This record gives sequence, structure tokens and C-alpha cells, in this order.
Amino acid sequence: MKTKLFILLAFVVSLGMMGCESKEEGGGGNKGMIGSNAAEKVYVAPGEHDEFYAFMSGGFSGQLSVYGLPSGRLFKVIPVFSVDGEKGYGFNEETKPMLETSHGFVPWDDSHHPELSQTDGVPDGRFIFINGNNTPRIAKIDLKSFETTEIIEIPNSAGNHSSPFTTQNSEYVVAGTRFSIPITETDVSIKDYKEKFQGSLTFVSVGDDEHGDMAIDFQILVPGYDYDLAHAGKGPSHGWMFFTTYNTEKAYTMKEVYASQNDKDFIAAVNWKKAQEYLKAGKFREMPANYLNNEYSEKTHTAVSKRETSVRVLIPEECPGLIYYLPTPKSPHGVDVDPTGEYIVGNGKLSADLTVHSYTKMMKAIENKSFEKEIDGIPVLKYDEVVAGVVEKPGLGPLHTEFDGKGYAYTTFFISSEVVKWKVGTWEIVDRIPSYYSVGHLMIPGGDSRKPWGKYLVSLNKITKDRYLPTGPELAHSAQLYDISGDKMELILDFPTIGEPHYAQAIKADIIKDKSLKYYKLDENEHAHVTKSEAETRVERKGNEVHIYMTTIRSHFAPDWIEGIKVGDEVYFHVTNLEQDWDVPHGFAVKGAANAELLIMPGQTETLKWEPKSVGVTPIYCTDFCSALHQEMQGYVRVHPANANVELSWGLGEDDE
Ligand code: K7E
Ligand code: CUA
Repeated sequence: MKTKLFILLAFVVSLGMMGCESKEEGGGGNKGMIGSNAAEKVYVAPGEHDEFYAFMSGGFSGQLSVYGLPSGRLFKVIPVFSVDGEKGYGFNEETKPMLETSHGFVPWDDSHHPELSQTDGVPDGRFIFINGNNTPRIAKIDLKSFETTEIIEIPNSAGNHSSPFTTQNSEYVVAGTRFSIPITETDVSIKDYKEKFQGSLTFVSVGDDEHGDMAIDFQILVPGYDYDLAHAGKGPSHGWMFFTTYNTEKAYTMKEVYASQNDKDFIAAVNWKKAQEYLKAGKFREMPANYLNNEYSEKTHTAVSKRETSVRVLIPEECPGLIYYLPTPKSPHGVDVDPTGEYIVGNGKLSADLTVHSYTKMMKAIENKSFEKEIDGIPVLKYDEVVAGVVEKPGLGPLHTEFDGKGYAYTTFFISSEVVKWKVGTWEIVDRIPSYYSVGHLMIPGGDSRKPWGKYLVSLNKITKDRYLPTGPELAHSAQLYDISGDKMELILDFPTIGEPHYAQAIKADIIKDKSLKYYKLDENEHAHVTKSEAETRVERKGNEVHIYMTTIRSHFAPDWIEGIKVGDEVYFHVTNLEQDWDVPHGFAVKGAANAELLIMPGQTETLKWEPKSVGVTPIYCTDFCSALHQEMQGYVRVHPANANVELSWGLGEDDE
């Protein structure tokens, strides 16, 4: 039986892969020949689990999605920066504060880089972080509940792109601004870019307990370039953080031309341990700032926004040894540090070659003061003194590199649409394979850590074209899974993704799955409006506010009928799910409410706000099929005229009495 299924699957998969010819340029002539055992390699039998969790950024969806590898099955979309009607995120009263910023409620963002927390340079399965690119933020998702539990805004930043890459023990996650902006003086002409615009590199500390609280420890004010990506040093280079820059030309207009003039831009190397010494010595400036730190408590099931009013800022000129620039050819995009911590790869988008710097040489150059010049107190190291080697003519448009832990690196090439495998140290190219089409990031499970699980590689592609059944002008973005366990890379699976998956991370499933939360304990629920039993259910009026303390259990709401609400009232349904069992959420929806549903996990309390506009009877019901009598899980609310003189009344089950 099993073999037959494999053969059938192999046939179906290979048909899918080879069935259509691309009419597009840049597709790479090879249609992705599939080895006969590809289906077997990605087949996870019904009821069996995947070997890895993969976390893919949602890009312009603002969310984070969870997949299994090697199957490519989608498990969950975790709402992070964007409201999500499916889960009530950003719609219920409890999670609204998560999306508050200094600009007010921002219901969307553009999220690029998921990054797992690490211990000793290895993903530890505690948290995953992700950046908000548009309104600069970093979010933290707890990998016990798979829920977003904290979002911190980044002040003095615009376009939080080089983020949230972690240090080896998640001492910090970082945020480098992709847009430079006027910082010390804010109301200036755009034409004064060269003189008045500045960049900032932010170091956000992460608590080492189960909460992992984020706080901005310090920022560094840097020249007004575009800070694109980052990666931390590890092993010997632990204590350093590397950021790429482009637009060292400081152009403010027609950047596609004017920001591509210089032969070399820089990788900024920040010695954050030195920064900590300067902080201790008081060599920082306290700068006024305005940003929010939003935290969701899994005890109160409620998020709270805290406003912060200052940041500690370090100025390179006042802090020698804090930061250096490594010249790196042509607008480097990704900066990737190999598992040994020795090699720093600069993926020069517009360069013919791939440049690799040496940490050892960098340290020597610093010791010998081999500086080319200094920019705003930042020494520029001599290129020849820091470069370890170049991978010659590997492809066109290098963007990102990951590692397999066996001495090989894999780099994506957007323009030539391929993944190229090369040997770290000798810089020779050993294999290349097309991607369909125009690959951006790639991801090897643990591939930016000290210990990659070098078995699979996922390419995250920008253009899908003919790979799937057409769905009108908009096509799902696409991921492709390659087996990299042998000498040759082998394409074994295509699967669609949600939004635009820029970067992704993956971790061995064993590290997370047994810690995964099954339900919230009702007796530990500290929500301000919790109702712990049906006996406590009630409806209270405070002026024109009506608070409904409601519970759910298979298969009814308590109460399930309410009268005495009036037009003009502000009604709050505080619904507690009394279930104490895995996978029994209840939904809650109100006809015509200018709101989403609630989706309440077992043991949790959530609140839906409703402002009834007209007189009459309004149905309420459970949206999540929870039992054979789910369809009976419904009720009514009666709304009276604004001037009616009626008392509140409610009930459950008195038909029988
Ligand atoms: Cu290369 Cu935003 Cu990381 Cu997209 S970024 S590809
Ligand atoms: Cu509760 Cu359906």
C-alpha cells in the first residue's frame, strides 16, 4: 500500500513540477528535474509529524506562518502586526493595545525576518522574534502558546529592516534603520539629507527568563546611510554585530541610480560588549523619545501598553572602538556569519563577486590601526586587510547566504534565479540549482546558527508565474524545498506561502512540540473580567456601559438571552471559555457588530465591544464547530429604544422550569 502511494505521489509531484514551461525570462531553462524518490522524501504519512517547524515571515501580510518540513503543510498563521478577524486579534479589547504605537493604532505592518531565540548560538525554541518594517517595531512570539506576547516600538528609526537578528544568547535583538531620517533635528528639508539625516542602530535586550521581556538598552547614532541587514558574530566573534549599508552616497532621490555609484559600501561592525562598558561608564546621552512597549500577559489574557520617554544614545565619536566600517563591494544586502564565527559574507547585490571578510583579519586590522579614513568617528578598515576571499562570478544579484554546518555555504541570486553552493575557505563553487523564480532569502534549518541542521534548504521566491494553477493577477508567493544532504542539491517540493515570505527560520520539532501549551488553566486566569463558573455569570450596567459576564462550555453560552440593552449603549461581552481540554476553543459573534469574532481558547477570557444601532433582537452564536450541538450554541440579545425604561434581565435554561 505504502509503496503504491509513494509511486502515485511521485508521479503527481513530477507532473506538477515538469508539466508547464515558463514563458518568462529568468526562469532558468531547467524545469526542476525531480528525482524519482522526491515524493518519498517529503511524504509525511497521515497522523505522523514533520521533522521541523518552519516559521515564514508574512511580508506585507504582517503575520508569521508556521509550516512543517519536509511536508510543506501549513499549521498556523500567527497574527503579529496585522489585525486578524479569524482570531479576533486587534479587534478584541485584550489585544488592541498590542497594535498601539506612538502614531496611534496601526493595524498592519510589513514583516520580513523571523529570528529564533538562541542559547550558545543554537536555536533554543523559547521565542521567535520578527521585525515590523513600516512602523518600526519588533515582536516576540512565545513558542509555548504560539501567540504574540510583546511588541516594542523602535524610536529614531524608519523602516526597521535590519532586524531582529539575535546575538548568541539572545542578549540582544537588533534594529537598524533602513531609511535614514532627521533625528537630532526633525523638521528639516529633504534636500539637506547629506548634512542632517542620520541612521540609528538599536540594541533591544531580551530577558533570560520565561517572559523574555524586551527593552531598548541603547542606540548608536550613525551616518545617514541605509542599514539593510544584520547578523551577529558567534563563537570567537561573539560580542560583535554586523550590519550592511547601502546608499553611502547619501542620495535622497532616484536612489536606484544615485545610491549605486560607489564601488564599495560598508559592513558596520559593532562591538556591543564595548557598548556595555561605555554605558556602565556613563558615556551615553539620554535622549528624549516617544515609543510604546506592549505586553500581553498570559495570566490576565490582556495586553498593556507602556509609554517610554527616553533612550540611551551612544555617539561613535565619543566612544572609540565601538564601531568600524568594513568596505564591501556594491550595495551589500545580506550579511551572514558562518557557523565558526570566522567568516562574514557580504552579499553585494550589484557586485560580480561575493566578498567574504575574516573576523581574525578584522581584529588584526583594528589592532594595527589599518584605517583608510574615518567617517564621523568611525574608522574605515582597509579592504585588503579584512577580506578573506571572494567567490568569483558565482551568479547575478546575490542576496543572502546560509550554511549547512558541513563547510558549505549557499547563496541566493535573485537575477540569475538560482541557489549556488560554495566551499567556505576555498571559495570554489561546487553546485548550482535554479529556483522558480527570482529567489530572495533562503533558509536552512539552523542555517544562521552555530549548528545548522544541514539537511534541507528552502528557497523563498519572489515570483511564482506558472508554478501553480493560476488565480488571477495575484499569485501566492512560493517556497521550494531542496534536499542538501548529498553532494548535489535536489529540488523535492514546491509549496505556496502567505504574504511574502522574505526570511524564514526552522527548528527541530522535538525542541518545541512537547512544551506546547494545551490550554490555559482557568484557576490561574487573572483577567479583570473573568467569570469562573456559570453561577457567577451576570449583566451589569454602569451608565451607558453594559458589561456582560458570560461563559462558554459545550454547547451553550451562559447567559444565552439578555434584555434591557438600549440603543446608544456600549456593550462589552466578557466571555470566558470554561473548557479545560485541548483544542476546544469557542467562537463568539454578534450580528451586525462592527467588529470581528472572538475566538476564545480554553481557560481564556476575551472581550467583544458592541454598539447596537437599532431596536430589535440580535442573534449571537459560536463560530467554531465545537460539538455535535455546536449549531445549537446560540442566543439572543434584545435592544430597546434609547429612552426605554427597562431593567436588565438575562437567563439560561428556564424553559424547563
Ligand atoms: Cu532580502 Cu527584506 Cu531580508 Cu526580502 S529582504 S528578500
Ligand atoms: Cu462552541 Cu461551537
